Amino acid sequence: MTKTKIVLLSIIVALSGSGTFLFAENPEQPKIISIAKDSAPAKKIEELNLDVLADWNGKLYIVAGPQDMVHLQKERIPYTLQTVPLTPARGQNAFSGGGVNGAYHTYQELEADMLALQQKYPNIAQVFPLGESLEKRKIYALKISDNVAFEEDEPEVLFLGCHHAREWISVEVPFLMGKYLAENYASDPEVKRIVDQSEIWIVPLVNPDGLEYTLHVYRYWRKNRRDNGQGNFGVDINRNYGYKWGIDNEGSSPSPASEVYRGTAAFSEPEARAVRDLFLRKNFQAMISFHSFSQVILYPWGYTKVPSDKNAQMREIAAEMSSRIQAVAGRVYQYGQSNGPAMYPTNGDTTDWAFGTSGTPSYTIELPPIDELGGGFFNRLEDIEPIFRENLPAMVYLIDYSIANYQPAIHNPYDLGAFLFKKIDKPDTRY
Ligand code: 0X9
Ligand code: CA
Ligand code: ZN
Repeated sequence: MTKTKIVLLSIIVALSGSGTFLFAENPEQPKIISIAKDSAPAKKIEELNLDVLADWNGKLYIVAGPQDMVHLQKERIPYTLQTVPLTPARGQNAFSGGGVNGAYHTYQELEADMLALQQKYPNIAQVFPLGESLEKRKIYALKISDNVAFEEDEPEVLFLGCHHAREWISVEVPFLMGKYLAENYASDPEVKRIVDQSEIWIVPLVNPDGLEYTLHVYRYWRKNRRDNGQGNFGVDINRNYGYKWGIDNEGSSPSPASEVYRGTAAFSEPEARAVRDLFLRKNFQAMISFHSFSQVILYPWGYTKVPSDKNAQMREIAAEMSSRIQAVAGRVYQYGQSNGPAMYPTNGDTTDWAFGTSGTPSYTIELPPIDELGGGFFNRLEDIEPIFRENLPAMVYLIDYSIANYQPAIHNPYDLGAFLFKKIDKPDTRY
């Protein structure tokens, strides 16, 4: 896997009907272009830090903003605008089904579904706003536990979704986990056992502004919606966390136009702060941050190739999660250190920060498909449930692991015993 993996997706889908909808006539909107790989030395192309969707048939397919086009022109690298609409392969069209996003959640739909769970299962599900996005949407957490209104001395586990706006499936998997636990608590003794013994925190939508932007403006948007000035938007929330933030320009970029722009300072972005503040008030024993795509399970470090002092332990857990996933439907998720062989460095990512500050085993799971030709950021509506189902035993395993290896905090200055977030009952009014 190369650095370009960050943004690999199906060319076929990229050029499909949704594309025509997405690249409506706004010149500020990024466009999909292609450049012939032999039109410039690879090094030059690399330096331009382009958002490469796919490397296919001698060409690089790129999401290019106005700035990128200027750079390409300066470097005299010819490019072609991709405007030809093709039919989506194998019916992989996220826009089929109900509404603009079918069974995928919008911000508003997710909020409504989270509140509905709380209402239906008041003893085990509660919704808390952790903070607000730049555009003032709420970043919600769903807590699942017995005696949910109380902070009990139980191991806590964290599941995050959608740091990256276009990775829609990463909203669904953690949300469906919360739903599954709530709905099966009364009937399934295994579910009851883990819910009784732990406190499960789920933040399915870390980047609500970005998600809404992918729905209404541009399907391939990745970052949040920070106005960086000079026509550049967005900070990569998964480069904004404060552990080894910005230590080099390979694992993140100082350039506001880049898809991996790290922001002006560690935790400059309210979305990353919302996760940070939850994390610091709790004593998480393990966490997973869901992304897509490529079917891999990654653990720190991302900032260096040097293995962490808990490499063996995190590797064992990853191996176990991988084999449990594979047992469901045969799909293989590779696993390894984030910055391991065939991977790429990142600095300021969620799991480096979580692990670096707490020593908690922390995972990035890149959900299916495995590659761009398998659909990239587009999973069919019918695939949402099976993808959740295959990840379920991995999540259950991590909860079980946390219960078995619980290390109560000796002294957590943030945990005052009382609950610090205020439960919310009514939907937000602003979307
Ligand atoms: O680059 C990222 O932020 C994550 N991949 S994605 O394609 N969803 O953007 C991966 C983060 C894990 N860290 C490393 N691979 N170093
Ligand atoms: Ca409890
Ligand atoms: Zn991602």
